[in-house]
Amino acid sequence: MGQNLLTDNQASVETDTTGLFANGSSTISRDATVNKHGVASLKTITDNAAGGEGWGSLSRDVSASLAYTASAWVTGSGTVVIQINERNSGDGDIGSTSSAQITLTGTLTRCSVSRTFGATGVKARTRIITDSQQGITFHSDNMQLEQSASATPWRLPSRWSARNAGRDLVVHF
Ligand SMILES: [Ca+2]
Repeated sequence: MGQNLLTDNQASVETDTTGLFANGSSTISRDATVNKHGVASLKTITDNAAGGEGWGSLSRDVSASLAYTASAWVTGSGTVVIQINERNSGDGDIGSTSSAQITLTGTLTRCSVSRTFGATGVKARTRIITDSQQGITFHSDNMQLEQSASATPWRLPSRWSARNAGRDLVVHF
């Protein structure tokens, strides 16, 4: 099971929108009307100015030449794609892989996308964006970025760290 490489706030949006950004002409906020984990999720409103509107998560460090999967649970209306963005050590864009078109429903549903990074791919971003010009509202929660060729069950990043720190403690005892 892969470690969730996001921050806790990027993964569950319980505090604010730190670590997340509006992609294109959209508005993002922490919103407590929808949740999958905790009490809140990320609300995104796209303003119908162009395609490619939605949210992104700021870069997280990864190791080169491995497969990574980005996933999230999403509910709303309209059509979007989830993207994983491979970046170099200077946080420059190398390339992205997008999922097939996702038709949002009023029920939280998991989506994911995977990409095998190259020798200079040492940072990763995740995005969920409209695949055409639309004015839509959607909520995202339980985001995960993991070193895996497919999505494994979601886990809060600090919970994974605490569990493994506990293992480490057992070794030392
Ligand atoms: Ca949450």
